[in-house]
Amino acid sequence: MSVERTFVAIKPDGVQRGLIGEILIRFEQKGFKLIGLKQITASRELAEKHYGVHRDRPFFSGLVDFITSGPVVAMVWEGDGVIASARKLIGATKPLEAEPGTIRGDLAINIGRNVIHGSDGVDTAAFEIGLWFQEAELNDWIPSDQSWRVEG
Ligand code: D4T
Repeated sequence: MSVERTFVAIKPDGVQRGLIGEILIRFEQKGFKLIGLKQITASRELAEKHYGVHRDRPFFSGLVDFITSGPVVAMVWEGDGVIASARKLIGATKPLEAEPGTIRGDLAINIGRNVIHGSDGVDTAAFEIGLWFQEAELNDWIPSDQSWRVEG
């Protein structure tokens, strides 16, 4: 398993509902390393690029309205297999289909208010990290307890 980076964002509904701490703790406790974190209200241009793949879908403009409606908490997490693992922690896109124990399974009921985003693959992660963060905003550091989480 190789060390990866993924982009995760707590959406405006998660911020408005006071779920930032509840969500952050799940990634921290899993053992992944936080290397970038900021609160940002996305411009329409940023949101449209982020969701560009959905440009022709009927929900696109509502999605852009929603994601730009208030601050999001943007993060980059690093670790072995973090891209797929973050998607598992997050749960299915439709919160009613997300397993209990996942973030969406525990904290959301509606697809248009599903509280969090996570990159769905290596290429998407690289694209989204570059879209939301400057290289200088990412911190390369070694947690003091790293050897208790990762072998070798
Ligand atoms: P994001 O990208 O927000 O993490 O969600 P997913 O990766 O889990 O799911 P997605 O790309 O298929 O959907 C992007 C985003 O659009 C919203 N959405 C989606 C919506 O409002 N109505 C819909 O019918 C769909 C399919 C929810 C997530």
